[in-house]
Amino acid sequence: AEMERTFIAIKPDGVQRGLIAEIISRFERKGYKLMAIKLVVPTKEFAQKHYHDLKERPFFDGLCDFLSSGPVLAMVWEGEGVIKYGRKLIGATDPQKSEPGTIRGDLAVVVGRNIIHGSDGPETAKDEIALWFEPSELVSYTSNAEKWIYG
Ligand code: DAT
Ligand code: MG
Repeated sequence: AEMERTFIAIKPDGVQRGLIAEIISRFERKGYKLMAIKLVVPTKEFAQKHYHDLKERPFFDGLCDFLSSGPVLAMVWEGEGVIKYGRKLIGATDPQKSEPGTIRGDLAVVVGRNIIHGSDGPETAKDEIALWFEPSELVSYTSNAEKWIYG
């Protein structure tokens, strides 16, 4: 299998609303493997680094205030096609446009409180994993289920 890794974070609204287990279970049941996980309250400066691509957007300041407003559950998930399909599980950026069955479609209502982040491509996945985690925090292990998921 062509394994890839993506950075997934449950934002402060998802944590405060008690949606951690619900969200993790969707990635876990799909067949992806959890490589790293931690609960952190990012500083505003850290949030600005995470969202640096959006610094010219009018909502950038509010977005960074929001991300640094409480605990964020940061994770790395591994699997074949996990970057692109992880985004499908998450749904469109604006929950008003997310399909039912997606995380944002089922669990969020407005774009400013869309509960979850997922890397949008291989380069951002690599950069975001490196920003949020030390290499030693990534746990490599053999999953017993792997041969049943990939054949
Ligand atoms: P995504 O999180 O789906 O990758 P993005 O990278 O374009 O979306 O934007 C990052 C976050 O910024 C997004 O999850 C919510 C917020 N955001 C995006 N567009 C917005 C808008 N028009 N108004 C308010 N917040 C917005
Ligand atoms: Mg994005």
